[in-house]
Amino acid sequence: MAAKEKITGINDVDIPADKLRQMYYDMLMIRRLEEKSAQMYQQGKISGFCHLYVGQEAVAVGAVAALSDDDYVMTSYRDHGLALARGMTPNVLMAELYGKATGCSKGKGGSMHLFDVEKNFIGGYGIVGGHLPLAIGYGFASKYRKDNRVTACFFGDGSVAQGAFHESLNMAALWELPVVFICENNMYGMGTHVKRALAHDNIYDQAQAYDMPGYQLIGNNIFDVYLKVKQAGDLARKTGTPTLIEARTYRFRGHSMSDPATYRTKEEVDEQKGKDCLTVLKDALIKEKICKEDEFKEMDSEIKKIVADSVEFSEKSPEPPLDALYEDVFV
Ligand SMILES: Cc1ncc(C[n+]2csc(CCOP(=O)(O)OP(=O)(O)O)c2C)c(N)n1
Ligand SMILES: [Mg+2]
Repeated sequence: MAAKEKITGINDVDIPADKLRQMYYDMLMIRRLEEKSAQMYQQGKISGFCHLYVGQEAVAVGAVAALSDDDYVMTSYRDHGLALARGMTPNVLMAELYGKATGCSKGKGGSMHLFDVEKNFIGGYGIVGGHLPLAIGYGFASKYRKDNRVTACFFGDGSVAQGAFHESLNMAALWELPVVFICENNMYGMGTHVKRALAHDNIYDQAQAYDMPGYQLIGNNIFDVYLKVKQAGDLARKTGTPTLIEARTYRFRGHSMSDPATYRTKEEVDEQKGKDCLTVLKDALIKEKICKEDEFKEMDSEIKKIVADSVEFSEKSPEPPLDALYEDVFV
């Protein structure tokens, strides 16, 4: 059982400079697209539920960088970040938020149900803990087919006290399924602090009960995320041993667009913003002379333009036709 050890740095990972630069770009893309989504939501262009990923970007990008393109990735309703990290284009994502026919789910899924089969991004689920048993199904399929794929299943701290979490971990360990469980512990399930929800809040410790490795990592440190997910993915692929990873992270905004987040103090939020994952990676890239300050500015203007274009694309895209109501319905 490995708990927190020394702080992982840029020199502890074997990631080439180009890839590190790309990882920063991907994180900034998530940040800017989420900020724009909030703006468009406030203007009434996006409706329904909308849960932003701002603050947690290093978890999605670091984990995806450590996985293979063939691996399956799934998460909860807080799914914009992972969908982008997995390669969904900003146009297709924004159009889905807008409910337009050009969105990834043809405008019928919305924010919580992003899906991209080609990128092996398999959702986007609204029921807390509901997708963990699905990860077992994917893991079982991979084992049965011997396809060498790993399923990375992301979920929030709110899933941990549920039966589905325990049943899934038990089955994954018992049947030796190649699944990496990644709990994004952002310290709150809606307005409830983990300490008020969990009898034992070191979530990674739960791995002991199912005889699998468990790690706690610092979610704003992308190097730590990469290293642990790589280790867990390699182990799952080689031996079928699942791992439980707890990424300690923080969402800078409320639970959803309709949450003013009055249950947190300004001091607490400011302290977390002071440890922003984007700054951690940026500082390391500057220190190692991989990027100069100007390059960050260029990246930001390029990304802002792509995000603005995604809004234009969504505005111009058609609504799904009425007949689409009867398409893709099983019963
Ligand atoms: C089974 C179930 N119960 C309750 C809800 C309502 N609900 C939506 S999000 C949420 C909090 C989940 O928090 P967490 O798992 O920590 O994820 P986070 O939002 O922090 O990413 C709850 C209770 C739900 N969607 N599904
Ligand atoms: Mg949470």
